[in-house]
Amino acid sequence: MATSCVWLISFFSLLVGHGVLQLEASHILNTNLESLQPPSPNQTYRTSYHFQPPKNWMNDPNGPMIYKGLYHFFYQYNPFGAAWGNIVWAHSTSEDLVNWIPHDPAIYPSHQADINGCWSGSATILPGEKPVFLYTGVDPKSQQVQNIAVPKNMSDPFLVEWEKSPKNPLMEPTSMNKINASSFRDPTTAWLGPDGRWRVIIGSKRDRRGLAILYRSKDFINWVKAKHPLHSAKGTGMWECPDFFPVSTSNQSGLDTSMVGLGIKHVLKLSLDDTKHDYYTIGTYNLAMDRYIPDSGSVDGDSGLRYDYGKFYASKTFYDNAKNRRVLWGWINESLSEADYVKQGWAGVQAIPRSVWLSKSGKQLVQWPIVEIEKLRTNRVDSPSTDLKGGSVHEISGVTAAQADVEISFRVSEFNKADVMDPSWTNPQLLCSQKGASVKGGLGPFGLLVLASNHLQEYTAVFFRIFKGQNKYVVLMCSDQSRSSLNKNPDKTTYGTFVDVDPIKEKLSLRSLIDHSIVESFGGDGKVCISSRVYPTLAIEGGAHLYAFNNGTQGVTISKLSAWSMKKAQIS
Ligand code: DQQ
Repeated sequence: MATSCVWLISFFSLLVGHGVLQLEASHILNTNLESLQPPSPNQTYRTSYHFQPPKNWMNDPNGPMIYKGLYHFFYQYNPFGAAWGNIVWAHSTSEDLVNWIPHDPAIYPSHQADINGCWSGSATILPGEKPVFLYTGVDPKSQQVQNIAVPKNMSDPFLVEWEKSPKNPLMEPTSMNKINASSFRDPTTAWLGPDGRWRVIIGSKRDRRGLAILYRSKDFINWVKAKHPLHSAKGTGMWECPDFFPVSTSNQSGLDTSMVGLGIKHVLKLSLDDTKHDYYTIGTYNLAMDRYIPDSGSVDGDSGLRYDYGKFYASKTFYDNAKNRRVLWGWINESLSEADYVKQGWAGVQAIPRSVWLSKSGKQLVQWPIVEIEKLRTNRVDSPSTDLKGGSVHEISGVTAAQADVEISFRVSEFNKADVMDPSWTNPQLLCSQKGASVKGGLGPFGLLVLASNHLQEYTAVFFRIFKGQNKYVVLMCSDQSRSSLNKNPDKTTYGTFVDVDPIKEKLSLRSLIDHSIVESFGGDGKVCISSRVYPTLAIEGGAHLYAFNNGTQGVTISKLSAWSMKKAQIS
């Protein structure tokens, strides 16, 4: 047995060596941990209104959709432990995207074409209200292939059971198509072209070039690979979980994924395996060439626009035809070591679903938490317009600070103390880590201290700084986790980004959704988002406080401040 194994391995390497099949490690599996259950899961950092299963590991959102008025959410899940492995598509449904009913896993390894894993994929609603999934299966040779599954019983409103086609796999790497067999995954929602053919893209790479491989089909079963990808970009590495969708240039309404034409731009989002960042470009979908062309100035790669400048990955949108909006889901991982989250007994949360649309400038997207989340708001606290002097801290009391939603706006009327922007400061995250909340500036840092302990031994600071640039003021937004916990172990990387607002003409707004171990912040009315995971030891439950602060020398005005305690959502 041992000898035949060795023989198989060498035979396999031979194939790889000759370029017949290309396989390489793509997901790190820790076989000791993937099925390890802790004696009793640690509940301290569990969230109250973010989506998460009762225990175990969760990663990417899969196949979100609305079907007959009910929202369906599927996700990558390990039923046996809190580390990545044994992956199935877990399933929950909801009437409001806030409260959820769990169901049995919809798809799990059961056939040759997915025996080693049911990885990410998307839902498409075919004409006649027929939902289907395209998803990545890992086959007995550890090759990534694309499969289809359909509901077993269309009259079940919960669509609990799904069946796989005997024709699976529908798309696979071969020696002819030269697809990299370990970098071929995560089919998008398909879109229908005017020629009556469906299109789908699948994430891949050739050497260091990221690829969105395009396939076409007339019947959704027989798929033909197009000669060229929909898009590709050198030096970006593996593209995971692509998402491709239209946006309106005239209003905030969402559009069905197959819409093309006047008044429509397209968005291509990619998840960079190398950096674990989701970036997007805005551009034009050229139907005649079946190619996507990013607008000039819309940059491919890690320095491009991101949905979220903190932790947020493998995201996916769907068109919600009940509310005529496009809704974005994204996975927010732990900032703990694998050993620590295995001990905790669970890992991963989903960001609050966000509505997403094109900004008025047409140059970026805007995101805002779905309006339904506001029904969890209770005990509203408002503050009249207040001056926040340089060097001051102002407690926002009356809300449960560990489980809250807070909206604050700042008005700046005096700019002459703003520090001068050095043109070499092109990396906002680095700038935020060099100029954290404790570094005094001219105009800023000012913002919120969330999940803060009574004597500020612990806090997460979400704030703005304003610099005097060459011909305009530059606004920086940061989320500084360096003091978020007395525990040394969690990753406390500081995050940051520039915000495209003119502080002379506009207020600076900040909204933070605070939920025990997650802080999701929206700056500039949703022009930028930063999500972070934090693990306070003192600022937990009743020990958590919320403050507005200004550590600059120049005073600013709080023009609006409303905060709410958040009720618990029914999730698991
Ligand atoms: N997670 C899935 C893959 C995908 C990756 C496996 C992204 O399909 O590429 O769990 O997080």
